[in-house]
Amino acid sequence: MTERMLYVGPLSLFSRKVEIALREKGLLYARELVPFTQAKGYSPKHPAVAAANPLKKVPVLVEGDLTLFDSTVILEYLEDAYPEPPLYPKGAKARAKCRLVELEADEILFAPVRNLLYRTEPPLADGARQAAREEAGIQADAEIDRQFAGLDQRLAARDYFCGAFSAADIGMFMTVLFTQRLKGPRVSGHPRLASWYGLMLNRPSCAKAAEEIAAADRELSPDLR
Ligand SMILES: N[C@@H](CCC(=O)N[C@@H](CS)C(=O)NCC(=O)O)C(=O)O
Repeated sequence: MTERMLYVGPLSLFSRKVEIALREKGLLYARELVPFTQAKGYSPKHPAVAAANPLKKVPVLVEGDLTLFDSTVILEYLEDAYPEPPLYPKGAKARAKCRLVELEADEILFAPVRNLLYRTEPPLADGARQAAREEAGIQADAEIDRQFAGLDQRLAARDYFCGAFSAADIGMFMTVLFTQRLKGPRVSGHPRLASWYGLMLNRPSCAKAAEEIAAADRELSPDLR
């Protein structure tokens, strides 16, 4: 059997995307958690991650003689190497659209989510800087809520973002989970998005990711309330 090792961060959204895909495909893997604290972030870097990825970021997947980084690249590799069950639709156009939704989750919805990350940290001693990041957080909340409304509309005629459950849902699930953990706008204000989110939370692969993020927060993020 091929040896498979995944390097993940305890609070890494992108690492959890890969773990969800591995579970959905029934692929066994060993996992190593890289050092992470709210105070120092990913410092010091795990030597295996620093050696494998010039960006020094997780996730990193090592499978036999193959080393990969970047969650999107890894998901596409897993699909090519282990096509069943599929995590992308059939057909070039449908697959491209699915990849776009994954990119939207990772880069467009995630962009304002970055401005909520301060909620995991103790308040800054410098009151003006603290007020500035809280203001940026309020603006991020509004932008996330605006994007939620668009996602809600797109779910009007479907259960999942691209036909059947796919990589698009995996990416969206993890980013929406981060909006909820970081006290962003509630999905409950958007009924179809809320019902899709509930569907995701009922999938064992996604539920495990949610449980592990919550457990990591209890240990690592005492300021997140
Ligand atoms: N586009 C990359 C993003 C990976 C990424 O941002 N990883 C974060 C953790 S979620 C990281 O390792 N950050 C370490 C750092 O920035 O030093 C992917 O999809 O894998």
